[in-house]
Amino acid sequence: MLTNKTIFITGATAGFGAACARLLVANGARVVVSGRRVERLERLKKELGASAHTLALDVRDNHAVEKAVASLPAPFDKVDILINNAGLALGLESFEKLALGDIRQMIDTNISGVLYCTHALLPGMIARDSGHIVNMGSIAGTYPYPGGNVYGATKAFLEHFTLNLKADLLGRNIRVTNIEPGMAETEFSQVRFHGDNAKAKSVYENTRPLTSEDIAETVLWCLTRPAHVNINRIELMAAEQAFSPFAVHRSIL
Ligand code: NDP
Ligand code: 8X3
Repeated sequence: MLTNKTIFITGATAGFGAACARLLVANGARVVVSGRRVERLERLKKELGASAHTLALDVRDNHAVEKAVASLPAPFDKVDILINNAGLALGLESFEKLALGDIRQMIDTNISGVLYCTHALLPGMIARDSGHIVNMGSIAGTYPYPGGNVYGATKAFLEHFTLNLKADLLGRNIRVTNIEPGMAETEFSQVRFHGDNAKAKSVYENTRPLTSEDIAETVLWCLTRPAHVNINRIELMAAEQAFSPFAVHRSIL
């Protein structure tokens, strides 16, 4: 189904990205797997063999992104599909308590990283008049929650960037999709809570969150629709997750 397709995945060293790499290779693709943790990339390369090319890459570094894309070896050099998956939330404090460094890292990774990778890979897709860009948004980009502040805003950016990119690409055979998952158990909460594993684990306690494999299946479904179909956005959440009523502060006693 994805035979001879080259798929560039950011943040493939864990969670959704690693699951996408495995499933997409199982469906015939070759993958460029990237992330900062080299030992994880090496492990993935061992597992996926000749179908994978590894790239130690921090998406916040635009020069490194450009250089990495320009120096991809054949047969990984003509990227058909980009999965902008690398991203993170840092902290769940109200905005004024959030560290400036964490704010910067979320914006630089979740927004700038997506822009740099897209900017580096889109010209090749345009030249070949063929491509698909999949962004990893979140329900946090649509629904606010206390402490979501900057993280949610970065994901709202992706929702709108995806639609605007589609407007720019009208008339070309390049599709654009934003995937918007709810709570899924990965390393996401360990990162969000700065390595506090007990706190991270408690997020998923006594419930059934989405899994990385659920997200990979969703990505695969979007990629394998007929060429005339573009999935603009797709929102999914655990059956055991739902919405809260609007909060009301009662100040009149
Ligand atoms: P994980 O923490 O398990 O994986 C995140 C991945 O992003 C890792 O491979 C990490 O690799 C990579 N990454 C982080 N920063 C950078 C960077 N600067 N440069 C390159 N790679 C980076 O989380 P998930 O798999 O859950 O998250 C994947 C995406 O899905 C994120 O964008 C997240 O916001 C989104 N999401 C997650 C949800 C969830 O509940 N889990 C729900 C909705 C969306 P490394 O550290 O090796 O660089
Ligand atoms: C991750 C999902 O609900 O923790 O994007 O923000 S949530």
